[in-house]
Amino acid sequence: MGTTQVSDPAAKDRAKRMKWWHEARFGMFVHWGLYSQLGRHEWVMNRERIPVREYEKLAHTWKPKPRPAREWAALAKQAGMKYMVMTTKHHEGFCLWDTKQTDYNAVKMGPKRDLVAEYVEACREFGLKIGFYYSLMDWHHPDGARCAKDEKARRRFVDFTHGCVRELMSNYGKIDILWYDVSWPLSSPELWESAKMTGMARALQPHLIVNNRAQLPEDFGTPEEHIRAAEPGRAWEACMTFNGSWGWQPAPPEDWHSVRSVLKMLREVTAGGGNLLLNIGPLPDGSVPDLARERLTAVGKWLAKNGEAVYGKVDRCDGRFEWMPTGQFTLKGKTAYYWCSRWPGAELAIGGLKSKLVKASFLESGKSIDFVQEKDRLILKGLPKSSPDKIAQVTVLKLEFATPPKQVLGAGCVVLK
Ligand code: JFZ
Repeated sequence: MGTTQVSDPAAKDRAKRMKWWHEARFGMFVHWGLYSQLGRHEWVMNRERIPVREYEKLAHTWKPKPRPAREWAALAKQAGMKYMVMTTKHHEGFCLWDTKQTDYNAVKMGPKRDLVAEYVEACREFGLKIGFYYSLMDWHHPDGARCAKDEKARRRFVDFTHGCVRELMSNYGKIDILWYDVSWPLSSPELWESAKMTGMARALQPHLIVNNRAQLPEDFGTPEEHIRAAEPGRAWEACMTFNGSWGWQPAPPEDWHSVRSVLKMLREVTAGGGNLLLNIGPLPDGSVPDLARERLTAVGKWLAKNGEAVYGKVDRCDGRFEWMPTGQFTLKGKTAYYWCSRWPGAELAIGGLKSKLVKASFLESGKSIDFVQEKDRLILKGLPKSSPDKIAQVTVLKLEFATPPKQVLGAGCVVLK
């Protein structure tokens, strides 16, 4: 476990604060800013070495349509997502809220409105928990780089940073998640005064859940663009783009996660006891990319039928199941959910199960399935010829055991007597 931080309340308090988050499983990340107008990734200013004075012009041309956040929140709800995290300020340094820390913001320029306020209102309208992404790294602020070499600049920049976080934690009602990002260029939490900053945030928002990217472990780890479970007892959330870019960037359909790929990620995070924060990068006007809408809508339809295998309190599968060619597991106590993604036909065999199966059924319909279990070979019989799931051909079989199930296969095979 991480070091004990001044800002970090007792572990029991953390478990209470994070119960909803663990059980929610699935959230929407939203990357939207001046960079969206260029459509070449949110790092475009850095990658193309666009001078600040040239890049700043984007602050005057950005004219989003009215309340696009309602579209995002409606889609998130429909997709089975339970919370959202939106960029309040990305590395470009443009603030999407009514800040007093800088005039480089959406109220003073371009949009001429508080985009964070609109986002918060939309989340509440659709019953979604609210997360704020905040980039510590800032390519626009004059002290954003020299703070690493000049103590007076560091003081000014840390005061600016803490001031921004204070506003975000004070001015928009109850906020559920603070998602820090990229703590360049200061090389320690002491230089960022991270414990003081997060302590202030938690004092303003007692239920707040905070990630690990202000150089303190805080509440959860953040594997990015890959899924790797943290050590048992440590919360984690995999954040993933839809098509390789966080900010809006057109890409051919093949570059966007398919419905099956999103379900595969959902199964992996559930099996590891973690969360999935899947990103959309809205167009400049705030519209949701068509492929994201289309595929998230299908994911939501699938979750409406199979959510029991994903949401709520789950057990980790590592050390309990081995890989299978026809599918993979998620687990809740004595009930295993077999996500069959390669439908074998009328019979499905699973070897190595050491627990007695009591009941097998289709999760979606509840219809029982006949089975034979002899020694460590389970055969489910009388199945339809093709996968019953017509959304993504991922059919979940609910397997209820007499004791918490365990599968042992190894590399050998049964020796015929
Ligand atoms: C960061 C941002 O740079 C990116 O634009 C996006 O907001 C993402 C969610 O977070 O990306 C990172 C952060 C950390 C690493 C790599 C990319 N890292 O530690 O290697």
